[in-house]
Amino acid sequence: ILMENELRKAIEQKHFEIYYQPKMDIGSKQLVGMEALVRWIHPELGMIPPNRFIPIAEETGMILPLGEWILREACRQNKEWHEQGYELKVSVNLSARQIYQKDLVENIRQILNDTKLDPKWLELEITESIFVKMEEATPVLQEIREEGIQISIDDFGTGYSSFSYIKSLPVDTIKIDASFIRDVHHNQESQAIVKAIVTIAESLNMNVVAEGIELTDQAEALQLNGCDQGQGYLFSKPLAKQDFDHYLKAK
Ligand code: G
Ligand code: G
Ligand code: NA
Ligand code: MN
Repeated sequence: ILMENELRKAIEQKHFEIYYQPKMDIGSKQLVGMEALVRWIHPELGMIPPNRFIPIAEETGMILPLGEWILREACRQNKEWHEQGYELKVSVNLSARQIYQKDLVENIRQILNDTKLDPKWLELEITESIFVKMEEATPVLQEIREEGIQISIDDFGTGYSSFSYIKSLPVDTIKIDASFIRDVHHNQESQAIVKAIVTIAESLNMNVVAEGIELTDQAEALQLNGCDQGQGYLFSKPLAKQDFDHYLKAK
C-alpha cells in the first residue's frame, strides 16, 4: 500500500525519466532505433527500476496513465531527434493491460497528432502474455498497424508462443529473448533456435531482433544465423536523454 501511494504521487508529479537503449544493425553497426525504458526517480530513494514498480502499476491500473505519459514523452523526444536530422524508430513497451484499454488506439492517434511524429517511426513492444486473450488482442493490434505503427513481440520464446499464434498474429518483428543469446556463440541448441526463429520470421515476412547481446562472439553467431538487428550492452546500455544526445553526436 505504501508503494502504491508513492507510485500514485509519482505519476501525478511525473517523477519518471525515460532511458533509451540503442538498437543496431549488427553488420554495419548502424544505429536504427532505440527502446524506451522507464525509470522512477524517487526524491529520497533515487532511481527505482521498472521491475520493481511496473507490476504494481499493472495490478492497480496505474499503468494506464503512466503508459500514456511514457508513450507521449517517447514520441515527443523522438520527434525532437528527427528535427535534428536523426531518422530513428522508437520502440515503446506496452503492457497487456493497455491493449485491453477501450480508448488505446484513440489515445495513440492523439499522441501522434500532438507530437507530429510520423507513425512509421513508432513501434510498440508487446509480450506473449497477450496471447492469452488472443481474440481480444488481435483486432486492437490490427487497428494499430493500420495507423502505420509497427508491432514487435518482446521476450520471444519464453512465454506462450506457439506456431498457431505466430501465424495469425499481426506483428512486424520478433525480438528473440536474451536467454537464447547468452550462450549462442558456443551452444548449438541456441544456434538452432535462433536459426529456426529467423526462418519462421522470414517466411512470415517478419523482422528479427536479438536482445541482450554483450559479446562480439554473440553478435557474430547471430549474424551467421541470419539475425541482422540487435541491442545489448555490447553496443550500449540504456542511456538517459542527455547521454543519448552525446551518443548521437559521437556517431
Ligand atoms: O530497463 P530494464 O532493463 O530494467 O527493464 C526491465 C523490464 O521493465 C523490462 O521487461 C521492460 O520491458 C520493462 N519496462 C521498461 N520500461 C517499460 C515501460 O515503459 N512500460 C512497460 N510496460 N514496461 C517497461
Ligand atoms: O524485457 P525487456 O526486453 O523489455 O527489457 C530489456 C531489459 O534488458 C532492460 O532492463 C535492459 O536494461 C536490459 N538489458 C539490455 N541490454 C542488456 C544486456 O546486454 N545484458 C543484460 N543482462 N541486460 C540487458
Ligand atoms: Na521491451
Ligand atoms: Mn525484451
